[in-house]
Amino acid sequence: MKNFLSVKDAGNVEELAQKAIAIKKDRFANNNLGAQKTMVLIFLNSSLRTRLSTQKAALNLGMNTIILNLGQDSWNMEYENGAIMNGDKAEHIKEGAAVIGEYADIIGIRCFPSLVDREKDYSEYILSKFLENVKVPVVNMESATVHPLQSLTDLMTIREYSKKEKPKVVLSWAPHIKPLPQCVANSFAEWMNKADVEFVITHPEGYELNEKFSGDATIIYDQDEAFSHADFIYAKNWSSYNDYGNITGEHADWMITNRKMQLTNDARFMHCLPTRRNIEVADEVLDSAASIVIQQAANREFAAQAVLKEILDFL
Ligand code: SN0
Repeated sequence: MKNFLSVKDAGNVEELAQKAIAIKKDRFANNNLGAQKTMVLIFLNSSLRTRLSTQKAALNLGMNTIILNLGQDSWNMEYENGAIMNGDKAEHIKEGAAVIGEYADIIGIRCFPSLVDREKDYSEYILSKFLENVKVPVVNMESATVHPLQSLTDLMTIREYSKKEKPKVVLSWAPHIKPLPQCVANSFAEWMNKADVEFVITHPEGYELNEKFSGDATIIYDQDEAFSHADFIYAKNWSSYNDYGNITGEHADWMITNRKMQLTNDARFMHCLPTRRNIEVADEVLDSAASIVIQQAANREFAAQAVLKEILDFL
């Protein structure tokens, strides 16, 4: 694997998930593979799980890691070609990314969408600026439109906890207090569409995802109906794609509660975290045995390690 930018780089998603499950049985089996190699993790946005799990995965493979909180610990970066740099941005991506590339064998990047300019966000403007200016492999740690490390973890976790070959997996929109990216939902949808599951998306009208990601998934606007016979409920808020970056309706009644979980086939509850308790999901669900959010987060380490191993094998 050269880069890990989206599902397109994953090859067979079920096979990659199985590799992550195998790594979990012995995470130090390849603890020399990355010896004398360095991964630089660049964050333009906050992170807890991605930062720690990707770093841990690299360390398990014997790599060194360096974290850069871009714009906080470093100069503000200019991305536009031809910019006259007389403002607050001291360094251009052409030099900035190229220099980081000189110190790194693998680069990880987190760069959220603006949620203002849809065309620019969906062109993956910042991620592609890095790709243009570095020669080393790049790992997407959540970009403007997708979060593939999360989706690989999600599929891995579904396989670990599924009692069936082909479980019913429901991605449910959940309420939030502020507009969030569509990335986790987009990515989950495109991975589930490639996995051997029955996939349903439920959201209020106005929260349709870009069809490039939702694909052939069944969309049901009635949350109760969608939950019927579900084996996994995956909750996530996202802002509107059509009315780009806006909250088109608050829909507080879409919060995941025990009443709704009881409509399912004894489903497990999943969320990528962080989650707003008693806004997106009620305490009674997060604190119940149905919730596997901590186990899911723990799997981030093994999913990241499966990806880094594929890249190190390629180097
Ligand atoms: C991010 C998102 O894409 O929705 C990261 C999820 C892995 N989530 C947030 O930004 C949550 C922020 C908040 O205030 O709740």
